[in-house]
Amino acid sequence: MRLFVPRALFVAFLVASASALAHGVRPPVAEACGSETHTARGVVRSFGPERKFVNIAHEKIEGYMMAMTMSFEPRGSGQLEGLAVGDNVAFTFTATEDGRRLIDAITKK
Ligand SMILES: [Cu+2]
Repeated sequence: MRLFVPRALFVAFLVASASALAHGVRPPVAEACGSETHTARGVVRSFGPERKFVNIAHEKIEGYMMAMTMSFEPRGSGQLEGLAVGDNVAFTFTATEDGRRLIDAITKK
């Protein structure tokens, strides 16, 4: 019985994460041709002024790039709230034709 609650919470967390990731991966219908959406994992390294961007040391992103540290832009204000330097995160982002990397969804792991 002692393990029931944490395990249930963990399962709920996995389901929520999977659904968030699946949502982010769905090709955005209204998006211009040429943009690509990717999923990634990494560690928050720093934030830009007013959290206009976040530098993340990301793992290898299949079909996109090797592991490295780079910046990502939140789509909306408040999207990076609750995150701190050192947090492990899973996120989806859209790489636009003009070279921006917009975060669609980001969750702490
Ligand atoms: Cu990179």
